[in-house]
Amino acid sequence: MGVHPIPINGSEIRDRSLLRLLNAVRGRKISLIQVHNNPDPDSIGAAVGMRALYSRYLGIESRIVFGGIVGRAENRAMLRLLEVKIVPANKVDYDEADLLTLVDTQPGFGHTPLPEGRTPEVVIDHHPEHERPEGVLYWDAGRPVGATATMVAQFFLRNGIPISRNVATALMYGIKSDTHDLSDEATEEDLEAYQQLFSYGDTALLSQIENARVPRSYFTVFQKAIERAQVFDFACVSHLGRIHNPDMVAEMADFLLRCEDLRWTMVTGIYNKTLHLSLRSTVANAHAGAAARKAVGVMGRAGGHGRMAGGQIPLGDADKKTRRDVQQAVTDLFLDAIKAKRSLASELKAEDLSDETDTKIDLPPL
Ligand SMILES: [Mn+2]
Repeated sequence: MGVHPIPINGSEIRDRSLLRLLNAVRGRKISLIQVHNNPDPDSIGAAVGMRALYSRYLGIESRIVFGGIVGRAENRAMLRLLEVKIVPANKVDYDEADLLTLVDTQPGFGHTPLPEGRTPEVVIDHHPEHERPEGVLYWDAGRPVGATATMVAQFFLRNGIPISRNVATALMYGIKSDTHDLSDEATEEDLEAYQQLFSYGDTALLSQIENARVPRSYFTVFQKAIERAQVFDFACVSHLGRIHNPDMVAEMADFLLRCEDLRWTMVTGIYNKTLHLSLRSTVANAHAGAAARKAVGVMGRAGGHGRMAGGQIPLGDADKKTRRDVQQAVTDLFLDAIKAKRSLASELKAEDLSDETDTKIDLPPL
């Protein structure tokens, strides 16, 4: 592959949108595929898929570009085990590239700034449609599917294009992780794509990624998350303070939400002079994005969908007291947004283990 690309307008591609995409960018030589900052499995999976398509039909090798860090152990394992190389955004020359593709993000999204005036040629994203800038050659944004990896997988599946083991596994993990294990966040299209990828992917590899080994510091963060967790009514808030990996706030918000008494969690952490926060809810129509925007107020920005959301507040060189004030303000705004009663406050940890009798399992009669 690479030297002799497969003809675009031959008999192989039947799907109109892929034809349109490839014809719009044919002849391009230097390709960057940009994922959002602190990329998640969906953005990485989608990028890996697009890279394979460009390789096959344009005969070019793309570089996958990211900002922030890849912190989560699963995401690092995904890169390692599927042999995906990604390049930091500050190491690439955007002017030199004649093909810039954005996956799982859009121009104007705060978390993924592009160089001033650089418009991408291709945008593929499942997040609600923002504003389409002039000059984009192929735009598919806001389709109601659970993962961008689903949109990319459809390019392969609808045209019977062969998918390598690693590409299929990357797409599967992207779909699985963005839809909460194919639960209620998944649409018919996500399920169908996942099912069809199954025969190409490697589930043993996928399981290795999902059960990635973690460093000892991981448990320190868990301990902090539990120790600092405060329960207000049906909501739990935990401020982790300084963290080495911004992904931990989302992971801890998910973890704390497993507590049977909770319907909402919010976890914050400070990374790179920024307060990162993550919201999770068990409520079906939670509008977590709206709650997150209320929680950051005018201090920062936030977004999300359904039962998950995130946000950032720049802290600059704020001193300890100011940082604490910000955390308190975020807590208050969050509790107001979800109408949780502050008067009903307690620690997350049960006082003693006799509480276990409250959760005794009712076994079905034999
Ligand atoms: Mn996504």
